[in-house]
Amino acid sequence: MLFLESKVQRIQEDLEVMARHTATPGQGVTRFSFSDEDRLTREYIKERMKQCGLMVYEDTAGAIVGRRSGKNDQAPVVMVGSHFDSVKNGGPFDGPAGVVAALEIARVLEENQVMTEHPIEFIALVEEEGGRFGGGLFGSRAMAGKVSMEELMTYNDKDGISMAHAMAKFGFDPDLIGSAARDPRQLRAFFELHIEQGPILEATGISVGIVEIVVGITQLEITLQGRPDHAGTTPMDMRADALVAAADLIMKIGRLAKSAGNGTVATVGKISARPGAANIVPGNVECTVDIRSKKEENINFVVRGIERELKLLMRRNPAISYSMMCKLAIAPVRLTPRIIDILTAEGNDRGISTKLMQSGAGHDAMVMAGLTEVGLIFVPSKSGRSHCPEEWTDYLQLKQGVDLLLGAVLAVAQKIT
Ligand code: HGY
Ligand code: MN
Ligand code: MN
Repeated sequence: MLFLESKVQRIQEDLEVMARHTATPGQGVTRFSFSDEDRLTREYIKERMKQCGLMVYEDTAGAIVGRRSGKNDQAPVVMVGSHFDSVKNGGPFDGPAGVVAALEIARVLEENQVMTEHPIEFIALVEEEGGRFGGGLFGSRAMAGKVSMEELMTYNDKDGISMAHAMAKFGFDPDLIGSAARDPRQLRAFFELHIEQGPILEATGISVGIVEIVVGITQLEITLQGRPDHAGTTPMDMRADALVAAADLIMKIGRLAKSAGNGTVATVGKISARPGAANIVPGNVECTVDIRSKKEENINFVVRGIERELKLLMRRNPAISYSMMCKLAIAPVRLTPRIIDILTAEGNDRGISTKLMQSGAGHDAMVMAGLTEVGLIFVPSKSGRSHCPEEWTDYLQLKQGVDLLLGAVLAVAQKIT
């Protein structure tokens, strides 16, 4: 049986060009939303979309959309895509692999003059990582109508610039964020290819992971307010040392995650101590806590435990106060069995090995699952590494994922069900 196939050279070329748009050349990819690197990549993606005949527009949250008409152009849309922002000093594949997979599918359909029943939209989303403003899954949450003006006004980057200000400066009117929301009745399915960011596919020699469940994520920002004092003259029992309090809390967070069980994880990935001098007792600490589990009750167990520890801490040292802000809270998501079956069948038909998997990483697909049927597939990550400059996926392995995705997208887009 003859199958339409992607071309690995084009996939490699797109990824290599996008990888050059980084604020940290030589130290991985840093491509924050609404930055110069965003602009360069955005223009490239739009140009590549136009080259394969797509009608290109940007939604009010900054997502790039390339639309390909269907025979029945009023039919609900099949979407394929991922994000093109990155973490700080990240890798070239996290996000862009899925955006390039979408671009390549668009090119293959165009050059083979395939007309599908459903229109197809090829998508590149922003601020999935939350690398600049915290939170994350922004582009897909905007499509789900879950981004408020309050978030745009209060989520700031490290320079204190709010999302609203950054968007306006970049050319997107934050007051129009609501019109990024999509009508679920106008959507047929959302497909995403992503790198696994873990070791399983490489270790098992399986080519493609088909995701059944994505863990829930809660991200907190905690501020501990003590009192800056002279490091030499302030006796240990008279201090309100915010960093010592934070250290005590961080150890307890690790124990809470372990006792929650079910593979629950918790990470304090970012911490700052102010004023930040060797001879000043730290008066202020800000830190993030990222909590994940396939069971929401486990996440809630850790959050409640953190709140309990913070209250105890204040009782032990009334000179220390705290505040806690929830930047992201998304429940675990099961993906669509019917789409999983289509992806599995496509792998069988093409002789591409697949396995059902859980995702410990969050993805836009988990948000889109609240709007429509969703399929999410993984391709192998070398040594399971990601969110680091060493992140790598073999291009031929990526091509296999693109080919499987192409077949599944066609299976859904070619008939009105
Ligand atoms: O954090 C995550 O899981 C994803 O990389 N945004
Ligand atoms: Mn990521
Ligand atoms: Mn990602």
